[in-house]
Amino acid sequence: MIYNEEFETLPREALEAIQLRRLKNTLERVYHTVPFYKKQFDEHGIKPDDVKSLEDLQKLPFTTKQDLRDNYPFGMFAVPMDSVVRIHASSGTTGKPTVVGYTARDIKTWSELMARTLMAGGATKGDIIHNAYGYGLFTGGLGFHYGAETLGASVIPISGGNTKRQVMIMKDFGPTILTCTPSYALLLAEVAEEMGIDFRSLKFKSGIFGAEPWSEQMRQEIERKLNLDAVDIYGLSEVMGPGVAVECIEAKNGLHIFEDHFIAEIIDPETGEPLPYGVKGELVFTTITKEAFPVIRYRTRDISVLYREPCKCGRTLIRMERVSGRTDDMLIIRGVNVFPSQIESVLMEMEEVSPHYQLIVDRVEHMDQLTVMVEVNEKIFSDTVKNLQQLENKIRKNIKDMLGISTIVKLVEPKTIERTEGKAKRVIDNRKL
Ligand code: DLL
Repeated sequence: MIYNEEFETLPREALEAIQLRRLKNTLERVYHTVPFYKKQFDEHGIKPDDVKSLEDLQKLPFTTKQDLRDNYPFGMFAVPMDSVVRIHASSGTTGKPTVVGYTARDIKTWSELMARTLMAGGATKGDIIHNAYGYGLFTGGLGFHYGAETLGASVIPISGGNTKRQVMIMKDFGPTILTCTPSYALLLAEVAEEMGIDFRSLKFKSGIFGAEPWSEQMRQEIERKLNLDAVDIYGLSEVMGPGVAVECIEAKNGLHIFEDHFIAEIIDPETGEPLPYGVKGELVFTTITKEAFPVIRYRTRDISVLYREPCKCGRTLIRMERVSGRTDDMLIIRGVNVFPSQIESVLMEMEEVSPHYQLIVDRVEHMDQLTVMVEVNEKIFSDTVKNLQQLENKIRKNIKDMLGISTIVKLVEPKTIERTEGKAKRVIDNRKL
């Protein structure tokens, strides 16, 4: 089902006309209100007026995370502070967070995009939404919350944590839609099992999972363990939060980007050159309706591919492939580029192991060493040492065959790898320390 039939199914030409008009307005506005953009455009000898077509967007310079940091906390806001009604921030692993602001109209836009997102993921007015994304500076909790209310559904603002209590509430309140990170979904399944509660006895129809990378195999695992349809949602604080793109439950094949609000590009992360549809590269977004915190050609560092083949759900919006990693998450192990998601795919193919894993990178005598810690399932764990060793060898071989790198594989007891309520920490890179 489609929440905003008109805007989600626009013919290409009409959509592009809207995009161009909105883009021009945004450029005009940021040039006059954000000193950073004025300086950037002037340095590149470009005036907002020079952008006469969507292709002309490519003439504009990129905005990076560093630029946002340099203008910490409110230097990139395009409206006076008294028009800002909400502030969020992205956690980030190092240093200061990235701070973003919203006007009342931005919140309205975001809420609508989240209502669209929820409906794309199978929710309607009659649903009860168990929202276990974190509430707070993180955009996940409140983003979904406002979307659910806009849709008219009932929202349980449970936030993350206190997992046993969450399971009790799921059993008692009968929510029909689950929203949380994919890793937390698996933890919920695990804790429910410990409590003797079968997800098949719960009422969930679907779940909208995102905020961290996950593989197709992980989707299948979640669908099986939680007995629901799982769709992927993508977003980032700098662009809005959740609600930038979402998979439709009909196809579950790539995420529709809400192009009437965001223009997406794929670039070569090395050269910055735009890449055509179908080619993998770094996602870049320009917001065209945001008031408080517009971004122009923001480099996300997320790796994806854009497709414009029509989708069976009827939306005409282009799709992005699930994010396969980040340019800055890419591990270079003895010269070979490795994404955690590739290792995840190898592991998920094997039924003996659980979906919980961690990658540890060390430098031993000037050589990179990748250790893959992976939990085995209960059944395998009680196996003989010989069988466990055979399994380690099998995993090592599968990784070598797929990625061409040698690793150390360590099987660990079920439930020993740290569980999180939010984004899972998959990589520990000791080389940087
Ligand atoms: O994670 C917003 C969000 C909340 C998205 C809830 C979906 C659901 P940030 O904390 O700013 O915002 O982190 C953004 O998370 O650049 C990606 O690297 C990663 N990410 C988000 N969604 C996905 C996804 C929120 N579906 C960063 N697949 C982004 C892979 C994702 N990575």
